[in-house]
Amino acid sequence: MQPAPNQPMGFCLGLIFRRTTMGSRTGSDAHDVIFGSAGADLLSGMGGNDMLFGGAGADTIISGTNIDVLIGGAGADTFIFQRGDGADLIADARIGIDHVLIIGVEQDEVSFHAGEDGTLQAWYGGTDGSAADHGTITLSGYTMNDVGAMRDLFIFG
Ligand SMILES: [Ca+2]
Ligand SMILES: [Ca+2]
Repeated sequence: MQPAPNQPMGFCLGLIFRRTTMGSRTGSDAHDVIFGSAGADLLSGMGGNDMLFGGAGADTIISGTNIDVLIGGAGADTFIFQRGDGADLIADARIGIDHVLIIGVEQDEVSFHAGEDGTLQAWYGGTDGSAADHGTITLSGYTMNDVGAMRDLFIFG
């Protein structure tokens, strides 16, 4: 499978990643398990069902397509998604510390729903039915009672 063209995304991300990044680890379109260092890392899962561990440090973790599990670890982490990223899970998103950025998605394109077992899910993107247009993020440790606080976790660009 050919990787999707990512010129616009690369441009956007360049602005974000100007801050100090110690390690950069990029997965493949297969299933990857990627561990960051104790410092600030840039981790990118690409395609496949990935597990991405930031470890300590202020990490930037890019989900990519398919079903990914993102674990930021200590430090102020940024979790990045875009349309078509599939059904992903953030294990440890902390309000007031970490941030979730959904590139190319406006705030009014995000809605919150109760997932299985009462977990909180953010649904983003359009509703035209195409998988490339939307995605979902399950937020472990939160419920529908926490929807109001999500404005401090999500950023848009
Ligand atoms: Ca991958
Ligand atoms: Ca790290």
